[in-house]
Amino acid sequence: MYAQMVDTGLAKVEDLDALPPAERAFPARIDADVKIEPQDDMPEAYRRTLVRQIQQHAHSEIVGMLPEGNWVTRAPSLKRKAILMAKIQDEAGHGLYLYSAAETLGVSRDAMTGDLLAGKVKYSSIFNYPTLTWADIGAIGWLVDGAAIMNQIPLCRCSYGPYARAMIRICKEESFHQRQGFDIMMAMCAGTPAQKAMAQDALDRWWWPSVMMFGPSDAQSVHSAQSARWKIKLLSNDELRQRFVDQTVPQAEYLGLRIPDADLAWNPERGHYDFGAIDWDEFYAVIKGHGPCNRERIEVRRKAWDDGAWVREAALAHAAKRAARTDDAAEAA
Ligand code: BYC
Repeated sequence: MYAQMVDTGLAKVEDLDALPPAERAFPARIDADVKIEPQDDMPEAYRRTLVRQIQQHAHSEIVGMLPEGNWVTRAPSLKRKAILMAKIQDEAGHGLYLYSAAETLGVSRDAMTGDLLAGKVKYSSIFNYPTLTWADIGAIGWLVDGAAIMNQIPLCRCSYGPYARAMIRICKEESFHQRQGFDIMMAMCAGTPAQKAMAQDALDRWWWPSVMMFGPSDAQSVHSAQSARWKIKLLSNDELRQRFVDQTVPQAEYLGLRIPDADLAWNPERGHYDFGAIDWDEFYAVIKGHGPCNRERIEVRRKAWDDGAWVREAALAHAAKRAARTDDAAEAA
């Protein structure tokens, strides 16, 4: 249901002839939709932009496991628990593909993790909100994974080959995640009045943070123009946000839930829903580290990294022993 997002056309093409000959090859490849691969020449700023975005994306997948992990032991049935565990494991896999994609640009996973723990790079704002009830797990799948797919389907066609290819599998899995969330919401909305109220409460708390996930408005987005030129970004933050709202409002109606926005209304002239003002102060506070759970999330990641030190050490020692054994065998032959 999200596949219609693939056709895009945001990039602004400059006059290649106006560039010095040495600088034409790269934009010409971008314009011709030739994928950029790790061994290809690329401007340093393109490489840095990708490292920033891909690692932010990878960290988001990993930190994104935390709010959901909070409910594994309290899922309401064995089936729900198995589904939730599978989803969370998928997120770990997404983080790993994305770290691998970033590593093709010459940055190590250790360095990326160091930057996350030092607060030098971001992860998605959305994961700094708490999961207070089981309905939050439904709302995350429905809204957060729904927003993530909206943003990520165009990335399957972005200009950097390893990132684009990683996104294909990720999007297929996100689609299952969105459906499992909607399925939880359907079950709760068809349940007792208390369960339906719980679903409404989760929507009330997750709606605006989900709308904010797409990033600052186009007018405030510092990286959009350049990333669009390089075909890293194929749709703007505001275009994606609008598509998310348009897609999600009928789903809320189907569930019999009310979106917490008094200004939400269908605009027949635009062919889109109008929606209310976003609280950008809240968004910027969260991405600067002052959301409800920022400190807790980083602390948990720091502890996981420290606790895993012996595993990394053992894996390296094992790899060194195997390499030495292979060398010995080669010498003996
Ligand atoms: N949260 O110029 P802009 C998931 C930052 S994981 C935090 O528009 P850009 C999932 C932005 O980084 C979802 N920071 O930037 C996992 C920049 O700051 P820096 C993650 C944000 O890069 C588990 C500044 O604001 N998805 O799906 O052109 C379970 C200015 O913004 C946010 C991705 O990462 C935010 N929401 O556009 C369920 C997708 N928004 O870096 C689901 C890939 C903006 O200069 N990323 N900022 O310090 C992207 O598509 C783009 O990077 C963004 C931002 C649209 C997020």
